[in-house]
Amino acid sequence: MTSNENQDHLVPKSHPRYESLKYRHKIIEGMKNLVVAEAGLIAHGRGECFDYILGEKTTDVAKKAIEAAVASILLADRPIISVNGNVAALVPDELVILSNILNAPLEINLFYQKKGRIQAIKNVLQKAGASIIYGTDPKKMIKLEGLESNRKNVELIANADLVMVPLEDGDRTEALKKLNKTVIAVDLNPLSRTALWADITIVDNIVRTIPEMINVAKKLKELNPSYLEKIVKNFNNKLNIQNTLNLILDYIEKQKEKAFDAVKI
Ligand code: PTJ
Repeated sequence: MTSNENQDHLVPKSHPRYESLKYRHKIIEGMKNLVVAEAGLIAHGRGECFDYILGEKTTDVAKKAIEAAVASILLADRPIISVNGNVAALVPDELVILSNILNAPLEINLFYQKKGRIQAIKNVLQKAGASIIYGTDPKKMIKLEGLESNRKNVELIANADLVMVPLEDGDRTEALKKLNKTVIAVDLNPLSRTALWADITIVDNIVRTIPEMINVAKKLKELNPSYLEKIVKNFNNKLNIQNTLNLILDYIEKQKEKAFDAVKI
């Protein structure tokens, strides 16, 4: 029996928080296998907290950002999807499907450098069906301008016109913007530096975002570029983030009364 199965055994499917616990255990397993950095556990917990006050669903506001994100990836000349440890642990299969549909290659780019991590993530992506994975060969790496952290070591990202950065720390988004690249962020914290710096911020859980992006991509792929351009042009990131904050306020306001209904016997 693998340790993964052990964990599943511990969480009965009938548990009211089964989904949330399932992903928590994927992150823990990922950490044991070197895929996830230790700090990735803390990042996940922070994400869970924001997800809770968003009602743990993909909001209509997030759906708008998802549509704009997919449209701009389809319009980009050299798009790339950056992969870190948490994303590889949570949604590897979906990430590979999305990369194929959108013709946007996957590049591993890590904040926390630790021997064996890149190989561990490469293995996970290959198992999920990825054939070409960038960011794995030190001889092909170059340094991205304006960045001190380990994330400065990039391959295709250096020359990309659009970079999707799921679950990110803020420094690189800022550096990518200063290099005139379009940045798409997926971040449950609507006030993170990444969320505020990005061109399109999807405030949603990555485990829901990537499957939703796959569905949207299948539809938008069939459409005329002028229609896609219209979607991107009509999208306003600042307004979208402000609308997300309003949704959080509304949700908390409603929960002041409603939450107690659940504990009535
Ligand atoms: O694998 P590495 O070495 O590249 O490191 C990855 C982490 C995530 C550890 C690193 O980028 C980091 O420290 O990130 P931060 O600064 O903690 O930011 C992560 C952001 O992602 C936070 O704003 C979280 O709210 C958010 N987040 C966490 N889990 C999810 C999420 N957003 C969407 N979906 C999630 N499941």
